[in-house]
Amino acid sequence: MLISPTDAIAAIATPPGTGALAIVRVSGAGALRAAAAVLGRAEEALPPRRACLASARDQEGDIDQVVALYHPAARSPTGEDLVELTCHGSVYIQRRLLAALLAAGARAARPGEFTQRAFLSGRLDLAQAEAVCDLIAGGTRLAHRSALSQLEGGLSSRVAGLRGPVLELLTHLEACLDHPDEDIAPLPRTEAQSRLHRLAEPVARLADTFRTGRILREGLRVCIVGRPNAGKSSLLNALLGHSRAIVCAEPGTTRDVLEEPCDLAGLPAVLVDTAGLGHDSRGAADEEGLARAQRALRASDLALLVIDGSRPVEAADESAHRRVLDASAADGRPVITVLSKTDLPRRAAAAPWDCAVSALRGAGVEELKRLVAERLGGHPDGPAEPGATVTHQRHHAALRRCAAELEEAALCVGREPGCWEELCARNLREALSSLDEITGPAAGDEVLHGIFSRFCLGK
Ligand SMILES: Nc1nc2c(ncn2[C@@H]2O[C@H](COP(=O)(O)OP(=O)(O)OP(=O)(O)O)[C@@H](O)[C@H]2O)c(=O)[nH]1
Ligand SMILES: [Mg+2]
Repeated sequence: MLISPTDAIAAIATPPGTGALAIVRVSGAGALRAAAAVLGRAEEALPPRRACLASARDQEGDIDQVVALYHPAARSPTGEDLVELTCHGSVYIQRRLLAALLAAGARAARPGEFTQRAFLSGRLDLAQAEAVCDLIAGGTRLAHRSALSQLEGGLSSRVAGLRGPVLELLTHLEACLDHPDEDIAPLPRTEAQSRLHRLAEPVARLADTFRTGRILREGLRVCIVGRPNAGKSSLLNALLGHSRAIVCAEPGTTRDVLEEPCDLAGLPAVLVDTAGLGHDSRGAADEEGLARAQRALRASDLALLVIDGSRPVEAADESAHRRVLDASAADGRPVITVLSKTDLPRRAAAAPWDCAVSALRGAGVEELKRLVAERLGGHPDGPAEPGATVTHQRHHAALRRCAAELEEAALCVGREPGCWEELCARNLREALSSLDEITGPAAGDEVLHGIFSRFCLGK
């Protein structure tokens, strides 16, 4: 049986478990009817956008006193009639209230189905719908700012700004091709070529923001490396603000790789503590610790190379540091050199370092956090324009495809003087379709399913 896309769907919108309050929502053509039935009221007795106290019931009797809020389709978040019932947050009440709505004609919503309805009714485009997920998941200031700006249409308007001139050029070429006898000024080849390059450039630039934008969603992997006893685990604890890793005067304390999420000056990050590099191996566990440290370094976005400031730097230290710097330079990974233990008299030679800290006293730790954000985005506040930052692999891939089509179109102009307009028009259509995948019109069912199924239930 085909299910109408506006059938009423219901779900618990608050997190699973017990809380002070919980929200059960129902959306779709029959939402008001289902809610009114559960509340034992006429539909007209639920005034639009006005909270009203009501008693929810099922066949067994009273369930709870709830606050009902009816959003008519014209201005509701889903673009359909939507009723939200706020109840006491016991798991039993939530489940029974949901069951009552299902018995009154709604069906259980799939994950992300409320947001999918908002997309289908044109309330949100696809990039904005994805931002809803990011806004819920974003746990730091910059991740939140980026998701909010995308939800408010920051990325969508940038994409629209790129789309306009591509469409304009395509329209001109198609008019020349379709109506050769009419008086449409043909586009000189040199002008077409330079316009195409000018169109591709900002698309590629926006795609490149993914380098930093990815981190706003996925988190920055920061690997703390250095010689044994350099103060790596102490630095991890100082950055976290709590004692997560064992710290000990004995070298070789940390063997395993230890990971912990952290808010680094607003950036979401995962801090990774590792075994000391070049530690004299006392057996297979030390060997494995070292191999894991090296793998963790390779998998990181940024390395903090900790150098013990209270000890002279010896040849073995220097060669271990050099290996970290060389491997990171080869992988394009930034390294921040951190001089540790600044509360003790300095004995390390005047090697250049980026930041000096005392994990013991907490000195320099906030500066280090800011430096990480700065290295990443070239701005103390992280990436400069979060709204115009690409944070999804899907958007990045679509922009790269669009830029490649525009560059290919520019090449066609020079390569195929006889039929460049047709070839160019084909590339421009592909370029437009790539942009439309970002905001939705050209996204296939599989893409849509992939996006909405990642949402939590009730969203
Ligand atoms: N005075 C002072 N001592 C520190 C500071 N940071 C670390 N230490 C001391 O240095 C020793 C080693 O610290 P850890 O943080 O365990 O060093 P690590 O680099 O993790 O050592 P391994 O795991 O063994 O490689 C401990 O005795 C710490 O108390 C600091 O800022 N000041
Ligand atoms: Mg350690």
